[in-house]
Amino acid sequence: MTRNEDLFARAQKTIPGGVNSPVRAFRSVGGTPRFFTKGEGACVWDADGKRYLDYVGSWGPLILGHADPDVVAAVQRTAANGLSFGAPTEAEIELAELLVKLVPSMDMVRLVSSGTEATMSAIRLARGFTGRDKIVKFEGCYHGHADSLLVKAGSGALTFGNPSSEGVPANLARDTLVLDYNAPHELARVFHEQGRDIACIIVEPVAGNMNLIAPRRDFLDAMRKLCDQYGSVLIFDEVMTGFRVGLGSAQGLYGITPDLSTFGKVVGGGMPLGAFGGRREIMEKVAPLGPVYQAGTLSGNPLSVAAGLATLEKVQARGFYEALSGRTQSLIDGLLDAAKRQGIVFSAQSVGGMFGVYFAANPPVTYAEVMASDKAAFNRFFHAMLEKGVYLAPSAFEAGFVSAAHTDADIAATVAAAESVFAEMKRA
Ligand code: KE4
Repeated sequence: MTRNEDLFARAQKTIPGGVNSPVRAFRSVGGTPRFFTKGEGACVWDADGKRYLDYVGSWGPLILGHADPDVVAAVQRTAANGLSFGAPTEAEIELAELLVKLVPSMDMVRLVSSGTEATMSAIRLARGFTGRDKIVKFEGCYHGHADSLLVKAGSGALTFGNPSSEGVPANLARDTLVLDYNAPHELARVFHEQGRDIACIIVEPVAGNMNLIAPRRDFLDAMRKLCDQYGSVLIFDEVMTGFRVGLGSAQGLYGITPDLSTFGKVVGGGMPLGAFGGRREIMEKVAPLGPVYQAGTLSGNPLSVAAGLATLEKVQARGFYEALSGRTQSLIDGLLDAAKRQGIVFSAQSVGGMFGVYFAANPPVTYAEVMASDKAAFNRFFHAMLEKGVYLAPSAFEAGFVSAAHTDADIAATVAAAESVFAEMKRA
């Protein structure tokens, strides 16, 4: 019994599935999840002392890599002065001012403790602002585990094939319209039929929870146009894409101005922090200013804010995203060349510092195409790469992430490992 297996057996006695978030349990890929003991730069070490090149990065937050010295120092310095006050601090103003500066579509922002809290609050705010109940989301997109959003969700919910969760009241699910991603005509038809009842669209501007799907230009344009036409709120869920695909996030990359945006992951630098924000006339509806209630004991927590400020300080360095995007693309190019040399049906793509790999001839453009990709092949690839010391997301329905700590040598080693795995798969 390895130490990982021992810990997993023990964990399952007191924690449902042995994990505190379902996708960590390896149920989609099989086998034993790795219990990590240490992370440094691009690497993590598991309980058996094995080192991995990490392409999950805590599911996106660790854009600087593990235990970035500046981020850790900021947290340590802050902790020495107290962990939490439940009262305002100056650092929260600094982070709010920085977010508003870096995200021009936001006049105001509220800090929370997770991406789920950010999207849950944004939905409630859109409903309060419009006085409408219906919301539009897209199949395979995941926006956290708030009731209204766990309807045909992605990520863990998709990974286990139960996209709609038990426990969500039918009358609530009824107000969630689930449409196809990258299907502008269907979106237009639904708005023409029900637009006056629709409070908002919430969308991952680059989908990352059904593996990576890049948005069609006409899909994003249709959303903006229809929300303007019918008075609905356009919410860009940038929890994953925020400061991941570029300094301007996805809204900057594609030049679309949403009415509300949600953030998480990178903005907390690995500590619990999320945010939602947008146009002043909408944000002024938020308590205590307005009638839409939203609150949190640890909202704007000093340690999370310190980690977020230290992280966002470093990503503004000249050339940061050019280097990150370039390194991520070189990973993709290397994997594509290796699969071609070994004759494996494989495709891949990247957007900024996030990427998708698919055992399919071409990158999927729709949820149906994702579901048609060879999941069994991915699972074989996942475990073979794990054996070779490369830690990919333990699901065919997740995106991967490169950090600023990944070097060209790390990318080359990853490609070499993949090529030997492709060769093994060819022989099998
Ligand atoms: P959290 O509540 O997990 O901080 O954020 C929810 C969320 C909201 N929106 C998007 C676009 C997201 O990707 C997420 C969370 N992503 C998943 C993985 N793709 C988190 C990993 C997990 O659930 O353990």
